[in-house]
Amino acid sequence: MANTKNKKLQDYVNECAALTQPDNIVWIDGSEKQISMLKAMAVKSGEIIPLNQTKYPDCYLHRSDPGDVARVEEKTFICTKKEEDAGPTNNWMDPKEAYELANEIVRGSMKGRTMYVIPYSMAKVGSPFAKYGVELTDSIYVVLNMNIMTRIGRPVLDAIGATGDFVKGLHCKCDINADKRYILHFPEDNAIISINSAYGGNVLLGKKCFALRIASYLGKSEGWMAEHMLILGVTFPDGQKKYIAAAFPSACGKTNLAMLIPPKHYESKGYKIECVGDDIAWIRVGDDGRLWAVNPENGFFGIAPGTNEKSNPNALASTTKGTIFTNVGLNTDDMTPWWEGLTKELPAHCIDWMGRPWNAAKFDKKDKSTCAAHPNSRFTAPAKNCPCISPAFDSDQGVPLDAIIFGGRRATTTPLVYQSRNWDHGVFVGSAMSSETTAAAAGATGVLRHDPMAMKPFIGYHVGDYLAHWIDMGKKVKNPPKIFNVNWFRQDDEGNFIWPGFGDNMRVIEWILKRCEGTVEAEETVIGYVPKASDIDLEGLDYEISKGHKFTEKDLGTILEVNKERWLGEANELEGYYTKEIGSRIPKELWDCLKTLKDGCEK
Ligand code: SAT
Ligand code: MN
Repeated sequence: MANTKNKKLQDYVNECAALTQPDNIVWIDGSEKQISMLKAMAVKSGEIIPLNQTKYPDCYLHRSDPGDVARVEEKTFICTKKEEDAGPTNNWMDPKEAYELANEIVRGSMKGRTMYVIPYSMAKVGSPFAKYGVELTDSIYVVLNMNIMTRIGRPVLDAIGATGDFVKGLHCKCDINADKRYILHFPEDNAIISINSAYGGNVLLGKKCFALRIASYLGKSEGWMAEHMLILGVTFPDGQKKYIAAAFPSACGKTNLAMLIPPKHYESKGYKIECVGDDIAWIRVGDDGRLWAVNPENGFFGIAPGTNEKSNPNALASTTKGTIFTNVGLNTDDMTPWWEGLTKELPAHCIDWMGRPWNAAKFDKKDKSTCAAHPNSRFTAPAKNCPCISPAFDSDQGVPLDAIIFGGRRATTTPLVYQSRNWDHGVFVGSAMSSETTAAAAGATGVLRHDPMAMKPFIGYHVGDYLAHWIDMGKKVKNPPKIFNVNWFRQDDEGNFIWPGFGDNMRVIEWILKRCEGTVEAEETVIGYVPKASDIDLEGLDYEISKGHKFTEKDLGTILEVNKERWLGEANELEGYYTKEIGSRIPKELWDCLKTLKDGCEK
């Protein structure tokens, strides 16, 4: 492929090649021929293993280094000239120091390897939302995954043209040394450097690094938003369509909600859910004074364990062709991928995610070390495979948002659903999000932590300025979406989930959309508007919370309760977080909401 006429891009490639000293440089044109050749090379080297090509055409399994299986937040840095601009939720490094540190580690690290130059686009090439990036990598696995997750190759290079700008991205596997692993962002230079990892969230630079960290910074200065949100469309029986964006922390069910299949009686009435995106939303103000959203990605990087015919048949169907599985088990009887929860029967012959024979007899789902798949094992699947992909997925303008939903994993306190009083209060609700940590990031799981808008690990600047940006955006939209909070994860005293979740979340979605239309009442409480239990449709719901305990309207009442004492505790804790952790950049509007909440709880 001919190289580019873009001097800045040519200089960047030359400079990185001089530093890392690859044997070859290959420009990715994205052609089928080139991608097939790369797959064949990766199969030959063992980097990917072909799966059963009849049942899973063009699908492969990859096993990462066992110590490189999740995002590494403690090794992720925002490198701004001033430390205060990175804010308290980010690790900070001085840019000069960061470049020096990185250069030292990557110098000569591509000797004997090939450097691939991947031009990629976030959002549809040429659309008003599109932003371009170039990732230089020594990993074929990265090229193949970027080919699924983003739009790559020649059309992107053409769109960048001779003078266009792009986000610079350098990824060097080096020797996957965890001690020297760094994920460095330079928002002031539009640049990313990722070293000593080969795990998705750390190395598919279009995803969290660009589409959230760098893009959130760009959005702040350019007047738009980059959010950790799925986007779904709901078609009503009369053909009307509404769109919702929803923010949940990693591994809290965004992919499942985005592809939800409504309960039977909704389907027979004609309700349908379409998936626009499952992880990231870029949001702009439209000419009509509404917020419009696109999914800048081109595929799904979803969590495999727990995905099955019942929990998410659409995700499962998406993974049956052109998919790369990372760190799942391998059923060697028919060379198909397997993970905990995929089927009730355990495979007779299986190799675990580390490539060791798996012992079904020893399997105990509570003990991760006995599992065939890693809890953060993933599939990288093309969005176009999804049976419910929205026709709006590829639209230039995106979709207009009727509602925004925030949600976390909370065993207690937070009700199934509530509505904020207005935009500013909705921003407050998002700022107050906290959730239990999951396997998507390295470190302990199940620990409650603050995670404003599910963006804690992804805001590329000061969190206080980020919250102020949300408040400002509200001022720019005449018809803002209504903002809600949901919690699918309430537990009883024995730790059982009280709400069935999955497809039954449609019942909550329906209430939310009725609220947007103004066709259902709600109870006003100290935290906002909560449904009357009788207004959530429970028809056909058949769910056992625990042995012999079927879900009834009484249980719904329990998870809709707002306990003032608990909320006062929550408000006091939040005040501590605002004061001690975020500091003076919190907008006044949020302090006002906090005061209203506290006063209400004390009454
Ligand atoms: O690992 S990723 O960042 O790509 C996925 C996630 O954590 O949400
Ligand atoms: Mn995510």
